[in-house]
Amino acid sequence: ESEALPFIASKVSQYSCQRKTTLNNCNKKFTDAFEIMAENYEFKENEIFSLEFLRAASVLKFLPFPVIRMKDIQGLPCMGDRVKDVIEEIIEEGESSRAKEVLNDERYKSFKQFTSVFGVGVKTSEKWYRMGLRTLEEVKADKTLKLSKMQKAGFLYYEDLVSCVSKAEADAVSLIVRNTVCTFLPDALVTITGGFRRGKKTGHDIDFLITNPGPREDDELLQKGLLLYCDVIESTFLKEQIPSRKVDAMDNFQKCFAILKLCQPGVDNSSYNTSKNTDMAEVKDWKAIRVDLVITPFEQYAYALLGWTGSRQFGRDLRRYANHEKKMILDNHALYDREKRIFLKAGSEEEIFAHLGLDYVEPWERNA
Ligand code: 8DG
Ligand code: MN
Ligand code: MN
Repeated sequence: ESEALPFIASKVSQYSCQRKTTLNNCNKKFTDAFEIMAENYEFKENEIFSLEFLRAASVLKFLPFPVIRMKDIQGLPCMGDRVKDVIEEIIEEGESSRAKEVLNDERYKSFKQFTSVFGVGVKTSEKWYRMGLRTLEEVKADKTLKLSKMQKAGFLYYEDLVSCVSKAEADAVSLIVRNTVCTFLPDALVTITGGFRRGKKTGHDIDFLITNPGPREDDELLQKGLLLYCDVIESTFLKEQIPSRKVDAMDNFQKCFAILKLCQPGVDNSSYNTSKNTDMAEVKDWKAIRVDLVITPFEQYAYALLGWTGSRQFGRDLRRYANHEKKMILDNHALYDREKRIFLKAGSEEEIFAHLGLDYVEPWERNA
């Protein structure tokens, strides 16, 4: 494909799974504002408005040119009035007053801080905000709060966890995970999924998918190893279970939202070196890293890989497309044809796209 095709706005699909979205975003100015708006609506549990901005952001990430006048977005899908207002203002003023208002909003600022802690979501933030708490310092000072095991770990390793995971760190952790898994399951397949599989250079965590061809012997894999924090969620998947139709449904794999201790000389830990006593100053030579470990039965591997590679928006649109355009239900375990009432087996992501009648989209083109 050396010849560039003429760009026809009205031919752009409303589904990101029918578009190829790389990390070259020419419209970051707009998409950053949309993502702030979307996050604020998410904090207000307004899923409809939040999705409206996320879909618009994903369309502009796909555009091969920067938007400079309103005419540039003519005919594009997902451009509702609320979205257009923000675009128009950014074109005229260089920034969005609405997004700016959000960034200065007390509730948004508090929720942003609270949800930056591992184990704290919108529900907990809501509770803390209603109690009158506004900052993480106030949360930490409040001794009446009952923190979960996950949240305690989140506070304990906060500085490390808010700093991004680099590709080099992901590679180092990948070696550790591979070696550890290998001692329990010599034939196991370990794959990095999530943002790193889509070609991102940094991430908030590292996502791994683990599968073992042959008989299932993976039961105690997750409890062993080098984890600083590990809350193992047992598999709840029932054989032949009809996929869930919810667009953001969680899956039922055995998984673990963990914190791994990456011991490596040279990791950036300047913020941690104790200063109480200069002579005794201990140099912290490790970094806490968020790792998601997901174990899948071999038959479901392709579906799990597709689901856990993301992006989140790409996954949402795949499910929505399957449901509305194909009368099929897709989740991280399976694809179910509602009309034929059968499960469609797949050994690779390519086969899943084929079942859905979609052109294959490479992982690095799924940055919707
Ligand atoms: P990042 O970590 O670099 O910030 O981005 P990411 O890798 O794209 O995001 P992620 O939050 O780590 O999630 C990776 C993909 O996994 C995402 O597309 C959604 C998908 N996913 C599931 N189930 C679950 C789940 O239970 N929790 C989370 N956080 N993600 C899930 O399929
Ligand atoms: Mn990730
Ligand atoms: Mn993750």
